[in-house]
Amino acid sequence: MTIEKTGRVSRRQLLQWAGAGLMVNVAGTLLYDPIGRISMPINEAFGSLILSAKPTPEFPIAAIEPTKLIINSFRGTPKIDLANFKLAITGEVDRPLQLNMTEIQQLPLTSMVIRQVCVEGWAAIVQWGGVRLQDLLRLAQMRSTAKYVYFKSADGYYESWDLASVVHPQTLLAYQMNGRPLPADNGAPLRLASPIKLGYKQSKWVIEIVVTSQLLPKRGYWEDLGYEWFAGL
Ligand SMILES: Nc1nc2c(c(=O)[nH]1)N[C@H]1C(S)=C(S)[C@@H](COP(=O)(O)O)O[C@H]1N2
Ligand SMILES: [Mo]
Repeated sequence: MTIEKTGRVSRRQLLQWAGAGLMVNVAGTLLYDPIGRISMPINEAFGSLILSAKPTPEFPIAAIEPTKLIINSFRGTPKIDLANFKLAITGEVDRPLQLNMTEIQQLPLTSMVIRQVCVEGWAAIVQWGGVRLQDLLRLAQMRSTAKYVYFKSADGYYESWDLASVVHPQTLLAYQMNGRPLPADNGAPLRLASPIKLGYKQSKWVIEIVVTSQLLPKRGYWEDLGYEWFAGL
């Protein structure tokens, strides 16, 4: 069963969602604002970061370059048990979450066509579809102490991002690529996709999102080998 943007949900669904920590009101309606965003109370720091975000221009569908995207994985493609997969959201949040793919796919879907740029000298225009990090952090009720977000991947890769870039409206956890389910080699079931960061910031096979108030000594797989941390485009 899918949930309409303003639709009623069954009691069973409601209990499942409540168990997952997702926010529904007493009538069993998901809390969306009139333009389809999740309307959860957010703190002032979070709100002003979202307001200050500048959108990056996107490309038309016809500009997608499927053959230019090169698979770049430092340690190959990890085996992930999709039936039992859960994304964890932990750290500086009031409602830590464990979400399965069904729950994630019930959140608003954003699609964008952007350029992915790898420091190794290639770029490709790709379409990504997925959920906004901003929405996931709303659901998890991110605290005002939050400053950085760590992304842990199933292959041992790790990344940290500044919070403003994470809550940017075009920063997604994608589960679709070029109009199809995301392939395993490109990070299924969930990978980061954003037009404002270099390729190595875009973690594939994300299994945990950790919100922190401090940058830890380990900042990212490539960063710890000397690459730039902010890595903005
Ligand atoms: N977990 C994980 N994420 C990763 C990598 C990796 O090795 N492991 N490589 C990064 C690099 S350097 C790039 S350019 C992009 C490549 O994404 P693609 O393989 O889908 O083209 O993934 C990034 N995300
Ligand atoms: Mo890369």
